[in-house]
Amino acid sequence: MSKKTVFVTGASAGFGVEIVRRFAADGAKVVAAARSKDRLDKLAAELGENVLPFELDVRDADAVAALPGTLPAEFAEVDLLVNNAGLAKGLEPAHRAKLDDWDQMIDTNIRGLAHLTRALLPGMIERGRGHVINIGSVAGSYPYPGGNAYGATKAFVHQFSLNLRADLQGTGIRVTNVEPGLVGGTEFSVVRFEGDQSKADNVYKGTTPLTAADVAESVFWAASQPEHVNINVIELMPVVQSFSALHIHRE
Ligand code: NDP
Ligand code: 8X3
Repeated sequence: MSKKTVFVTGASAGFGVEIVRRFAADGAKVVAAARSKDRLDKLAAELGENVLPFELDVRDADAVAALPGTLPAEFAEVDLLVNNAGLAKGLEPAHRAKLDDWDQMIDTNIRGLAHLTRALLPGMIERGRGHVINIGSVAGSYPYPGGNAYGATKAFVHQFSLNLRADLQGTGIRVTNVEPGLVGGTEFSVVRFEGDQSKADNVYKGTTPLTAADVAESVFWAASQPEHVNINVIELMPVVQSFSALHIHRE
């Protein structure tokens, strides 16, 4: 059974819920953070007092900077930060994309993740132990039409994770980037298509995608390795997903 304290962002839906469940099942103390407090309260009621519902918008730089001073003492010494909160908005080509959508993705997926990491790393360094697991995406490595700013935010997450490893050399702090492909059963596509459920359902039609529990298991596995082992990157896809040829426009 784990004695870890885990801080999970984006814990009110999708991967985050399953990540919280996985670590709670292992006996960890888990801070479940997101904007939707009602959903977090329900999750905590289901999982018990080792789960702390914590209302947080990762774009709120002041609230993030105030961590971990605002956490109750028994949850304040975070051993594992899972930077999972994030979103894609829109699938329009760059010249038609909404700037507000780009800003929201950049502020959440990049700025939020970077600020959270900056807020919690000093405590990890002080205690001489810790692990940051970021949730990237295959979209950070493989471009696709309409992936413009979203994919670029996940490319940031990939390189930021590797650069953290370089900075944290000698500290014992571990860093992992988990990069999933197509995952069904979360709210990702509903958010991307602004609540259009049938458009969202079409993304997964006729496929057997990964599940949020598959991703949570990867996160848990990376965190459960012996302390001398650092898993740098995990890229996972469902069997039904692979690669395609480069496009060539012909006259
Ligand atoms: P969901 O939409 O199901 O969940 C997203 C979570 O992020 C919610 O809990 C939401 O909570 C939270 N969130 C969004 N914005 C903020 C914010 N500003 N502050 C705090 N929390 C926020 O998506 P998934 O679970 O599918 O995705 C989770 C992560 O995985 C994302 O980073 C996504 O980019 C990535 N990913 C998803 C894939 C997929 O196919 N589903 C594949 C690869 C990567 P609330 O609204 O309550 O704040
Ligand atoms: C989510 C996977 O392919 O929709 O990051 O960008 S994809």
